[in-house]
Amino acid sequence: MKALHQIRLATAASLLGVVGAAHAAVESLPGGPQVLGLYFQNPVSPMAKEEKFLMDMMLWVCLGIGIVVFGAMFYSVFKHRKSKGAVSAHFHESTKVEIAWTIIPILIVIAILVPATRTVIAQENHSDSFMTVKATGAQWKWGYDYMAGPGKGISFWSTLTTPDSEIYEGKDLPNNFVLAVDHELVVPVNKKIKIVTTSDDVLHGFYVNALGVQMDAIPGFVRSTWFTAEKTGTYYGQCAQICGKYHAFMPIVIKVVTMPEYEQWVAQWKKAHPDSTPPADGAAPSNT
Ligand SMILES: [Cu+2]
Repeated sequence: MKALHQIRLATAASLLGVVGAAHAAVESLPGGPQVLGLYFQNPVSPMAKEEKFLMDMMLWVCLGIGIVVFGAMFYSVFKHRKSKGAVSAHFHESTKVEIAWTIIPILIVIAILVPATRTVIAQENHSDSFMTVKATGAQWKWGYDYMAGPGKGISFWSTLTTPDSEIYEGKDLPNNFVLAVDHELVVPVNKKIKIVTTSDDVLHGFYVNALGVQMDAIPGFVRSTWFTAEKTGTYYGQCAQICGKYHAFMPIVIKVVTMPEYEQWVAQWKKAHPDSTPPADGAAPSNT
């Protein structure tokens, strides 16, 4: 019995040690997850800013309603309790109260509805995009086809560079080891990028919080979203659908560069891949 107790203690101590060591090694990743980051990432697109504003606004509205409702409830409970000899008031079927509790929620709903509708309409406006990229989800990687705009014809798979054997061996890995890919999606800054999503196999989700983009990739369907990155840098997202056992290992890495850098990247890619001709409609990315 004593031995069992010792084993339990040792297991708990080693588990705490592992958790402690893992925690100490974690650092914030610019453009990606932050230590103790429990909320939105820093928004770098007008849409992401809008979405964060909506979220903040809704939380403040909820907080206000909560304070008023619970405040009135607790005030009534303490102020008008039976031990104080309170006698219940008779204001049911009061027209004034009924008007108030109809009008006030309508005003609150309108206050929420107007900015939310504006955002949803803006999210659906795919016109005037500078370029279009098709993002194809596959178990467990993303395929990118540059469909329209400069770079048309570029096509590649983006796969995790860290082998899973290293991940599970607990080696001393870089900070972004579950987010680093062999080929990043390269796009120019301050340009409207249209993303069309689809899937090769199961449901995947194209989700990059800092750019305000979340669109499911569904087999047999083509859906679209867009973003305009306002700052250069590398931004990290992940598949937002539980798509299989390596779901956590299919990150989305978007490298936002200046226009000259983008043109240079396109020229370099085309030079290295002279066969990168524009794809036929509906063609899957070539496995290069
Ligand atoms: Cu997935």
